[in-house]
Amino acid sequence: MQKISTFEHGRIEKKWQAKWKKEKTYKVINKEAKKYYLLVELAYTSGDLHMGHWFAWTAPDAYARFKRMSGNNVLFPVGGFDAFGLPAENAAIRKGIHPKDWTYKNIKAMRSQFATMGPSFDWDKEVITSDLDYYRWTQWLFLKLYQEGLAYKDKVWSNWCGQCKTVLANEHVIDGCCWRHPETPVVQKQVPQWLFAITKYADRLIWPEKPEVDWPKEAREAQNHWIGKSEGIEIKFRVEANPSEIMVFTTRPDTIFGAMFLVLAPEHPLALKLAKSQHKEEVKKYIEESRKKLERERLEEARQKTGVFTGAYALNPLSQERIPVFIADFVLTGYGTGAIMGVPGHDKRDWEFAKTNNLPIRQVITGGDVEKSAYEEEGRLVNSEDFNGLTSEEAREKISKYIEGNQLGRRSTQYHLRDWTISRQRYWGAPIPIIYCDNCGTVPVPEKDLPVPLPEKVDYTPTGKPPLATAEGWVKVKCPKCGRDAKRDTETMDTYVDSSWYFLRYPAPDYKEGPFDTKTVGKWFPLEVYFGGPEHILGHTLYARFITKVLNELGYLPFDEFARVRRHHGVILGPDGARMSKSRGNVVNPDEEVRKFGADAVRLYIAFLGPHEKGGAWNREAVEGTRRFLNRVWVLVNDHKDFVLEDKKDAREILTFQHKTVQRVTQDLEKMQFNTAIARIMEFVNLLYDKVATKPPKAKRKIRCAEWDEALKTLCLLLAPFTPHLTEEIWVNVLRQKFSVHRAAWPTYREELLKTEEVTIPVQVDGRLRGQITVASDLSSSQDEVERRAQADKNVSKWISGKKVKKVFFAPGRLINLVTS
Ligand code: ANZ
Ligand code: ZN
Ligand code: ZN
Repeated sequence: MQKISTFEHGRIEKKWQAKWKKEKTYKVINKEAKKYYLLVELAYTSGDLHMGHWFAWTAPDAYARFKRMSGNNVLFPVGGFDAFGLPAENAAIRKGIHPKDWTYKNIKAMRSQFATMGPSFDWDKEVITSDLDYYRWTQWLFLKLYQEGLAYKDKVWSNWCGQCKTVLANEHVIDGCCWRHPETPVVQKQVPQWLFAITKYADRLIWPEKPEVDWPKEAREAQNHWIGKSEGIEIKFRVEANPSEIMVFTTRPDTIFGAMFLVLAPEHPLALKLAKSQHKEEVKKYIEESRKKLERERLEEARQKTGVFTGAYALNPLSQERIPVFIADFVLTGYGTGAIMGVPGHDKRDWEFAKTNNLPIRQVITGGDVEKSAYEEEGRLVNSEDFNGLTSEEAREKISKYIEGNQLGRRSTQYHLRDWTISRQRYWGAPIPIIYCDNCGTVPVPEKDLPVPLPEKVDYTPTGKPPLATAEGWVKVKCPKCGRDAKRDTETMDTYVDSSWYFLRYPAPDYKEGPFDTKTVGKWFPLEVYFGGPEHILGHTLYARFITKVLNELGYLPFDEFARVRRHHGVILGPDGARMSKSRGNVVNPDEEVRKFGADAVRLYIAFLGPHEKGGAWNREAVEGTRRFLNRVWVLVNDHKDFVLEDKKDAREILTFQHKTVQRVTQDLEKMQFNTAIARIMEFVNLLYDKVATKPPKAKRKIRCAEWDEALKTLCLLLAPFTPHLTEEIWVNVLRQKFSVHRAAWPTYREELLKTEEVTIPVQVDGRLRGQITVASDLSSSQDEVERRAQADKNVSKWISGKKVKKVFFAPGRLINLVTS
């Protein structure tokens, strides 16, 4: 009995990982080739890699390898860690270790976990957002925005815990209360904060119909929707017996004759002022209550539309009708003018509000039955005086002209997008490089004085004071303008600022003169593919696009979209088909799977699971299946490397199949269809096995069999992107090729071999030759196919028309006879 080889992943994987590291196999080399920058969203330093990380990185890694083997100068960095932020601080508070120690310990653990994947990262390209050498440039970025008037301080409605005396992040508001004080309701309070004026870029951030870059349509639509550009008009309503005016924003001036009331947001400056004395108490109470609600709750569709009457009336500027003024929290303060005209006939929320408050409803647009529900579509105007009979569109134009012409208001464009609040009263982040001087006011830290280092000795337990304020020695500083005693800003930046520009740093992570080398950065951008999660469409990627556009406008970057292609990954689910979670007990630990099956099997499984953007459930048996497949490849190459294809026809068949496989795998990989590429490689392996199965294994051969050698080498190359360790071992130690397979050239295919050969088959009807057909040689033995073609042939069909074919004689590949009688 011949001994069959088995593939010992443990030994082989460690060995090659060490060798790749030592030889810097994946370093950016081949400087003349096309620059090809691939990136996966950087990881948060949570402490351990879970299956989701493996899933997110596996396919991009295979793609990077494919591109590298295809002759591109690939930059594929991973050593990116989003290292600042609240979780580090929370863990530190809970466990009593310094956030910095916690973070850097995690980075170390994650690095070694990444290494077990055998990824093709260039480890010299590392970016850690909490490194002083990194965040000095985050501070630089802040200063640039500040100089341009794009960073400014303003009062922002924020979640406020009266016990902590601090602003809370949304995720720290649990059931309306503070996470540390479950008895204390979080209230909305106006707190001065730093903002980035992303709304000034709203128009530039809106995706055109046909953009030059290739981002998923859903992503572009989601961003456009989030930006929410809305064209309408602001209209002035005079308040009766009061000098005040209420400005409302509407997109439907065509409905103005249906305005039955006005509603102000509780935060509106006139809210309390307008309230008549007998209503003041109630209005005050309502305003206080609404401060306890988060905006999200206020927007909920199903909620009852509560509100209070102020006792005041306003005058419709077109009809002079007298209408009541209410305060209600479904009107938001940050949008439009914070006041609306209520048109219950044609707006759902207004309709509900009218019903709850017993207000009249008037139809001013034809269509629907406004007694039953609001009719929100367009139509023709009724009950609208001079404007009756116009279409909504015509009326919008005419009424807007009238309003503008009579100084009753002005057209206005509103965006749902808000400016980006970037200050956090937290410790673990990049300090905001601002100094407050009694003499000079707000003074930016001069660029030459950067970085403003984060002090290490602070009290970061939430006490009400921002933690940085407890580092008194650090806070005290001389004013850079007048030299007198001054104080530093004690807030830190949102971590989304850190990650809004990190991709610019990778090409030269050690660059000292700036955040990136302005002269060369353009060569690497826009990056070819940015892989990441769909959950980052409204946060991270929008911020990154914004910062790119700002830096482009300031002349630092020669491009204004940073990623040519964006691809999303799906989610890897637990074996039960549900999201992996500790509470469900369905978490699959990648470390265990790797120990058991090997990194290659796990990688191949992940890539084979289905389309990368879909994901799927973890299936142990299927992982075992991929492990068996790898063993099959291993045995094929090890035990049959000296096989000889004796039959010329077999050799030809293998050659043709090989070229076809190369063509299709290449095309699939170009389209990032990893699973179908693997399926084709599997078919190729099956064919090779078919050949060896028919012949007993021979003793060592004397002559080389060029086709067989070529087939095994090709198989190894095609599999290399997916199973890097196994293929390296085969390439170097079995096929005796030069290290490394990952630097070898991607196989090519010859077009002329892809053309299938054809054979001509004579067709008889009742034993007499009546015609002939040509079919591809691999179809020539299929009776069904040949018969179908024969009957369809026009020479043959006239001999059988009106008759019934009763019998068929078929000599595969040679002759067909259709018998009609
Ligand atoms: C009258 C009207 C009649 C309206 C009608 C709609 C339909 P978008 O498209 O999102 O911009 N609105 C304005 N400011 C608001 C605020 N701060 N909070 C809540 N709602 C506000 O929506 C614009 C419409 O949303 C505006 O047009 C206004 O209601 C409401 F048949 O005015 B409309
Ligand atoms: Zn609290
Ligand atoms: Zn000063």
